[in-house]
Amino acid sequence: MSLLTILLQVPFLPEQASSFAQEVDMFYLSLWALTIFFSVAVAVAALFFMLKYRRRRIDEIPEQVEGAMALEITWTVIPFLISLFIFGWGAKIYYQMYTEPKDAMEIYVTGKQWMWRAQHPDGIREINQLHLPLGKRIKLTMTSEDVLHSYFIPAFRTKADVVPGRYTMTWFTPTKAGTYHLFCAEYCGTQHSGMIGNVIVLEPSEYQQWLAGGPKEASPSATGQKLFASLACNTCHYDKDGGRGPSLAGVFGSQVKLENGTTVIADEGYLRESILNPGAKIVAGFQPVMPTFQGQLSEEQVLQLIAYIKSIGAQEGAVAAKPAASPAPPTAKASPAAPTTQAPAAQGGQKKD
Ligand code: HEC
Ligand SMILES: [Cu+2]
Repeated sequence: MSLLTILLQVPFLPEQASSFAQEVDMFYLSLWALTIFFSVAVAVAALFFMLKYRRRRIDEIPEQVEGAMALEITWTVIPFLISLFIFGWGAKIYYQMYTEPKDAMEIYVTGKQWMWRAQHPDGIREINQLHLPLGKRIKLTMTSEDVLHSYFIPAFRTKADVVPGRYTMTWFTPTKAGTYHLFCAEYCGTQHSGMIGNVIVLEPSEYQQWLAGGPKEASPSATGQKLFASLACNTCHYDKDGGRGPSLAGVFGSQVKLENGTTVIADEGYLRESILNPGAKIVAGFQPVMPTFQGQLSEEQVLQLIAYIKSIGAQEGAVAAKPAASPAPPTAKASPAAPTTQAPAAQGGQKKD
């Protein structure tokens, strides 16, 4: 049994409840182990040399040393390699955490002074709680209604800033059923310390039961579809080309040519900007006639419109069949028991939100 495996048993860390937890802990404890090793080695060597080369006679003059190339190179190269190793390992974990996962169940999270709202793919909403199915890859798309917050689940070893005016993403696979702490980890005002909640990881069947037991709500994309009609987006954006605005079917994840000759990937951030600040990037071949919807929509509604725009891509099966630009994380495994991410739009009793 190595020292690390023994250290990993020590209960001074939170439970390990996600696919990231073990490696993050290994990394963290390795840094500790390295630090302790070198601190002790330096202290012991210093003591040893203090004693060994102490002055023995009052008029003793030590022999001069004229440098030692081999020694200099050794103690430069070894720390250099160690720091490169630390960098490489850290970068690998970072890359996994910040690369969009494939086939993940997507949950929308909005932070607000001082609570967390979440909406599941089939429409169920919750506040300061997050119910998750065990073993399923989960992606959170997050934004804030007001100030900076940060979504921190210690047992998952994930923490991501939640930023007003843009989307941030975090993902994980829960690996252990149970109830875990959820914290806001970015000071956000008087009741920041109360902006806490629970993450509840359920067996997949229990999760389905939990979903079924909740109030029937329209999925984000179904609500988005209604908004799309009630805000009259569909007077300019048709299913087919020929409207005053481009058809939005299949736009998500595609490359959009802009009037200024550049191209952008239509990710969530781009769709958001196109709705709230249409003048910022004009699609090639169109007039800048789209009105801004800034100030007229809550963050949740913007997310619902985006969910709808994503879903029309998926249904047409056209361009959007091509995955979003970012590569899959290297550790990606297909999870066979996965329920579909896009809940059928018309499912359930469609009660109003
Ligand atoms: C008056 C007509 C009009 C209305 C109403 C309108 N749009 Fe647009 N929209 C446009 C035009 C024209 C463009 C292309 C020029 C540009 O990029 O601003 C566009 C571009 C977009 C884009 C970028 C599309 C792409 O292919 O890159 C999105 C997304 C979008 N609109 C969403 C919406 C949503 C959601 C609504 C309703 C809340 C809406 N639009 C209402 C005219 C409109
Ligand atoms: Cu907060």
